[in-house]
Amino acid sequence: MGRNFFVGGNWKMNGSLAQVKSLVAQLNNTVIPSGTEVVISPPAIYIDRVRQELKPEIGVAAQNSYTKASGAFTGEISPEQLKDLGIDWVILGHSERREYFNESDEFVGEKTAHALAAGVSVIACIGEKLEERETDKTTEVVTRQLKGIADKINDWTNVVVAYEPVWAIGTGKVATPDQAQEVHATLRKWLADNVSESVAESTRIIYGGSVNGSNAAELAKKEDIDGFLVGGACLKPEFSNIIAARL
Ligand code: G2H
Repeated sequence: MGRNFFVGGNWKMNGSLAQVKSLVAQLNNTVIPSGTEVVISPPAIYIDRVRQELKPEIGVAAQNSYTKASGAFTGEISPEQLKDLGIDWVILGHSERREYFNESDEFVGEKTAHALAAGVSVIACIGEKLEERETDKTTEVVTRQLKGIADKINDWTNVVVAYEPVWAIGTGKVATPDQAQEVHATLRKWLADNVSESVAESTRIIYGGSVNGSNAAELAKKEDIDGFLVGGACLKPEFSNIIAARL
């Protein structure tokens, strides 16, 4: 299929200087399989230190960025500033940002467009809540969220789509490989029908939500699962098993 495997590690608002040192040391000792891309995402306050101490073959992502290059936007970080520090990735539209910080589909699309224009690649997150799944709204919700991004960008080269069902996030309740594959195939078809066949074929669609060292290999066997966005388990030694999940 030709899509490189992608493993993201989202630290969320976790970590301390001591943990940064031990996690970076652990990652620097981890063999990254060829054909696999690894990108980790520490909290903004640690991002410069991580980038300086981490081996260059592992990428670093911010957990958010704004729609402007600079200005009076207290508390925000611009993609241009990320580039300035050698940070090449950003996670946008994570369900925790949509839920707790009221980020709309449109705003996530705008932030995605601005990050791409600044030369920062985007891990764009989408996913349905439990009540939406239980009322058969999964396809409606995830395609609406994907459209929010598609409406604002033309070039998908530097976008990785992360499907993260909200009911599976941090709950220990992982989607089954078949459940995840079904949504990933739906998303790829939506891209084929609404963007282009070539974007559908080349865009990585990764799964997130309670991925761990024990369930990653089975999920990775599915044809439309091109990797993972890992939360809790990326702070543990088992992250190296997830990095090796497609071997
Ligand atoms: C989903 C995921 C990382 P966890 O948020 O983005 O977290 O693996 O802890 O469910």
